[in-house]
Amino acid sequence: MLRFLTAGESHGQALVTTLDGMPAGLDLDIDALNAQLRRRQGGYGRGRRMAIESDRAEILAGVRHGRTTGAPIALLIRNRDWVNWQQTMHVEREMPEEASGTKRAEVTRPRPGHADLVGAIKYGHEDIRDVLERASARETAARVAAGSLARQLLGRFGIRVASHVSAIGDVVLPAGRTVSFDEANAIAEDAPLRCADTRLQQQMMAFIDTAREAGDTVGGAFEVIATGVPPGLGSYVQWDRKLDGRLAQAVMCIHAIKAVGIGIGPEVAFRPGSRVHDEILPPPSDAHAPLRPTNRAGGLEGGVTNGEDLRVSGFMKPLATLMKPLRSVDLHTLADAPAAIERSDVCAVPAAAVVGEAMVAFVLADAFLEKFGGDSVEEIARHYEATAEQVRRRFTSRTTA
Ligand code: EPS
Repeated sequence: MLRFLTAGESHGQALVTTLDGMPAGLDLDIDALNAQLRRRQGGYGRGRRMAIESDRAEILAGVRHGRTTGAPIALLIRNRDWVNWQQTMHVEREMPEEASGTKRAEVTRPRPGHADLVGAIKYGHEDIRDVLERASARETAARVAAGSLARQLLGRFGIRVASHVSAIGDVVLPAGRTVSFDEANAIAEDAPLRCADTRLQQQMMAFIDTAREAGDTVGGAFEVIATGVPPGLGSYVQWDRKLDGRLAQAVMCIHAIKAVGIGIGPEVAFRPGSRVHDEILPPPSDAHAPLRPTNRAGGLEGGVTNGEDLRVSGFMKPLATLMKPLRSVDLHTLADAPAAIERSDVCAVPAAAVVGEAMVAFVLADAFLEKFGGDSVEEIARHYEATAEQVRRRFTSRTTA
């Protein structure tokens, strides 16, 4: 229903994305879109590239007078670094005379853990640059642009999305420390690692400094929380309609993410059922839904949202570009050689959290349209209100009976 594709190389001219399936009649806030792009650029541990870029989206299609028309929305984000890369990244067969920047040597020594080796084998590239330019996490800027529009659609119906960083390397929020939506949402945008615990954040920064000095990289974990999510998104009736599966795919496909958790995540395997499942209590007099005293399920039961806050965690491996490189092989000579060193970040977990928000917002918006669908926001609002009223009535009648 809702879908997007991206294109663009890390040091090419621009990133582009087409978001298809957005309903007509949504008032867009372009500043809010660009604020999301800015958020993704931040975080302690980023490299020099982020000082060059200042991401802004240009809307090329699908919006008129500030409102969506129902047509596909085309977005473009220019790479400012392009001026330094034209001699290496030009599209034309011959290098244009006016091409700026310097011509870089071919990349021949794959970095373990990156797409370098498999990409070179799969697509038959001699210069690994043909792989790494597209495998780069730069692409996530386009995802955040698309996701931020999905987020604006959700916002129209009171659904909000936030995130926080819960671990950097082995500096981890204590077990049982639940960060509420409001707490995550209140984290200052200039917080270096967007961690809800400022003391722990200092330790996380020190962990990154140590890795940087050692020529190493670090990973970590983040949690995305969505609040105001109505019950009934997704379904248990078919494997590809289960929302937990769809969310897992959307978060797992963010660069360097190696595991995804819903609610308490992998912890479910180590506890008895009585400390995993969330009890169901009668609706309080001022509410129109049964009370759930805990939310270990992370807002999903049977692959369907249950009205509680949605909680999705992503676990990120350390970045594959090490300044003190691992052993590798030169693909041209097949001799031992240290892996290539490319300019890179030491840690990008806070950025991944923002990308996680975008991907979760996209999946939620898609599921929302599936359930309450319509061609215009007005039509969707009618379906949404009718369903909300039906649920309200169901629990009101039982409470007063
Ligand atoms: C990345 C390497 C670095 C990061 C980049 C992801 O880029 P560069 O080689 O140009 O320094 O900065 O992230 C971004 C450009 C971005 O916008 O997030 C990589 O190899 O994945």
